[in-house]
Amino acid sequence: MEKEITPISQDNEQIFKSVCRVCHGGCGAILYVRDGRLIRVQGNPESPLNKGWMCIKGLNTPEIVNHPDRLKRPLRRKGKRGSGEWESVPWDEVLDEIASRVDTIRRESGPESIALGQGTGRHHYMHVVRFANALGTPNWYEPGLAQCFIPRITVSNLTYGGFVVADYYGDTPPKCILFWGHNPLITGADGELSICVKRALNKGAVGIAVDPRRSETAKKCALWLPVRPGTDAALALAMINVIINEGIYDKEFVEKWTVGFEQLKAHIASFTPEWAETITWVSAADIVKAARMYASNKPAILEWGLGIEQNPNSLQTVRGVAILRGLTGNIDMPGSDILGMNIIHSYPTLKEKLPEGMLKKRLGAENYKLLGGWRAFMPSAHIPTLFRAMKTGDPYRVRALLIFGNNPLLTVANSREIYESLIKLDLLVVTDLFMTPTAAMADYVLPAAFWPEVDQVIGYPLVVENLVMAQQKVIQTGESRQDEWIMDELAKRLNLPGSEESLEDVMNYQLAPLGLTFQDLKKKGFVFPLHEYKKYEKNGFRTPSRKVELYCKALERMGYEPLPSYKEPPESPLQSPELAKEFPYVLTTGSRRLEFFHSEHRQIKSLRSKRPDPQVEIHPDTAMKHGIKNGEWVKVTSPRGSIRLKALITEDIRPNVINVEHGWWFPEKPGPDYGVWESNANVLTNNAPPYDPAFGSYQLRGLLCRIEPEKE
Ligand SMILES: Nc1nc2c(c(=O)[nH]1)N[C@H]1C(S)=C(S)[C@@H](COP(=O)(O)OP(=O)(O)OC[C@H]3O[C@@H](n4cnc5c(=O)[nH]c(N)nc54)[C@H](O)[C@@H]3O)O[C@H]1N2
Ligand SMILES: Nc1nc2c(c(=O)[nH]1)N[C@H]1C(S)=C(S)[C@@H](COP(=O)(O)OP(=O)(O)OC[C@H]3O[C@@H](n4cnc5c(=O)[nH]c(N)nc54)[C@H](O)[C@@H]3O)O[C@H]1N2
Ligand code: SF4
Ligand SMILES: [Mo]
Repeated sequence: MEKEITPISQDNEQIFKSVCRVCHGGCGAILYVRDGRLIRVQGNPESPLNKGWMCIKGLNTPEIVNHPDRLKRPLRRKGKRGSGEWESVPWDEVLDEIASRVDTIRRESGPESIALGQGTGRHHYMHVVRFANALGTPNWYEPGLAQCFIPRITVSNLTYGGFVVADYYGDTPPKCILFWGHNPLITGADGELSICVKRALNKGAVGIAVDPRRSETAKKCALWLPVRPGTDAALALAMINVIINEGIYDKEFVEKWTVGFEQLKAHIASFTPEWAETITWVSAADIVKAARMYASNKPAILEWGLGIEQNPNSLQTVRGVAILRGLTGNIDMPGSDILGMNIIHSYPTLKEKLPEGMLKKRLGAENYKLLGGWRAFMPSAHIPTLFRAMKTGDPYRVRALLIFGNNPLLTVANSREIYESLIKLDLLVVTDLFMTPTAAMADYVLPAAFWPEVDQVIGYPLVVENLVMAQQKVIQTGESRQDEWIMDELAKRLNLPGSEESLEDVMNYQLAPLGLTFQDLKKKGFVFPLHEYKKYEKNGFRTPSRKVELYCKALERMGYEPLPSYKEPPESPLQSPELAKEFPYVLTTGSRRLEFFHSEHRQIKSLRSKRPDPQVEIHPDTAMKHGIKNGEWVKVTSPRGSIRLKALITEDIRPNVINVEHGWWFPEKPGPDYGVWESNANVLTNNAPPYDPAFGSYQLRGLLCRIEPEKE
């Protein structure tokens, strides 16, 4: 699976180079096409990132592309919502009809009553934002955002003046990698590629993993800190305490390039490793060891992931972790975490076209200023507030939802409420590759193009754009269309601003700083300039103080704490001990599997056969207590509901933690539900307040649950 491959061409085949985007992408790929059909995909050895490697999902692209269940024609609902009766409609007709219904709702209830939804980091991500601005609605969402990446990006911007990514690409390898709530050996590409992490570990970088599970990545680490889910901020504060009190911070860097050190020092005095042990359940000795290892092995990378974001204290948790880089000077040094080069223009999102009054109407913006307010990195609506507005009409009714590649019944917290919200809509349009439980509720289902069917400029890693690559359309499946085309066709019919520009115009604008057009880039493949390290030595960091902000005045001005703090999760053994009597285990959800991307690929045989059933990981002590055998179906119940999964009994998890996969539905079961209520982790999760005060993040990790054998 991970061997590096040399491409072999055969007769009668056309060969193209492109970039895989089954996940967030980045792997250079070679595509073999015969008679207009994709027959094989291999890693491109010339790619500076994957150098020929690809994961099992990418290699199985032909099976996904050519799957008989791919949506091939636009569909219009015939029976009542969710009846599963459809008729095919020509593109022109379906686009006219949707545009006309959108126009009516826009005139009757204002553009804010039309919401746009999209999935994680797809090729058309910024185009949805552009379409929303052009349409004049402030209400678009993506299921990650407050739960994924926005806290890390925003905190990086506030603390170091730019997002940072791990430097696996230069000549200096890292000496230490601290994996914090992140399992990149499985989840890369998510900024980095698994293969790069693996190479760095093989070259001798010492690993530390902060994770309630001994994940695939944690297994390769010298030190594993099995943290209680949801308590990472306490661990970060204690590590800061050790690094400052033992004087093992980078004194020169702190002196010259940070602000607020003395305030931070006073602030963390009481956050000792012993204090953190009682909260995090990680031993004080291991906390000290981890702090010393990270601080004394330079250059060090801090690989942070979802474990620190999917809780209602996401701002302060991410800030606490971010400060570790500042104290040790591991920013923009060779082999550490590096600031972006951003070698292309940012996407023209037409944000100037959004009428000013609309900023106030963005659902959740007033409360969650760093998610939806004017200081937000990419202002969007707050998901629980938005879906509640669909259901209740409070503060106003959201009547239409146009989804481009998102499956909210599976990927947003509290699936029951999502269902109750979707059913209330006057218009639901879903663009997807396959019929899903969400699409089955729609009025129109439109067939999307998959990555070998798409033209796109890819800046990588996402957000920092140090490398720019061309993805190109090499085949056509049915009447599927690239999402951008669908949005542009609707925009033309609605006479929206920007609709005179083609996608190629937009891509040419993006590439202008490189002096290239999209056609040029297609020929070239990629542009990857040498990284310029320590850019701050020239002009300082791009923060108000020009330094790393250990103390953040911008946060203070917005009414948030300027120094990181710990807050116990609202649903936890310590915060809600009464509830914990009924639900004695700490539940975490969503740890990724190699074979699937979120709710996808359950219909892809080569992938599903490796992992046919949804699993719950439990410790042998828990299994013994409840008489659960390995491989047996069990019931996991939270205060919101119950689901069934197969028990995977393993020592590689904290004894009192239960880990549930997310994204499970069963394409092989009858629609319109496709078994969406059976094993869906988000039946268990909570979308109720309290939320993170800055981002509105809700809790997907660190909730309470109980487990029992399934009684037939
Ligand atoms: N409980 C729990 N829930 C979670 C998480 C968790 O850890 N725990 N993680 C959250 C996170 S971080 C994220 S990012 C979200 C992800 O949530 P989603 O983005 O909703 O996840 P996917 O299932 O990958 O994608 C949704 C749909 O997009 C379709 N699709 C794929 N490519 C394209 C395309 O190019 N165009 C179109 N139109 N459709 C396409 C797929 O077929 C799929 O049906 O899930 C979140 N939900
Ligand atoms: N194969 C595959 N790759 C993917 C995806 C996919 O669905 N499939 N999804 C993509 C997306 S959108 C994202 S956001 C990334 C996410 O990628 P990662 O950030 O790596 O996220 P996860 O694998 O969900 O979780 C990482 C680790 O966090 C641990 N964890 C759970 N709760 C906590 C906690 O409270 N604290 C700490 N410290 N750790 C905790 C889990 O045990 C897990 O090992 O992956 C991306 N890559
Ligand atoms: S890691 Fe992502 S981009 Fe690379 S081959 Fe796998 S799915 Fe494709
Ligand atoms: Mo995500």
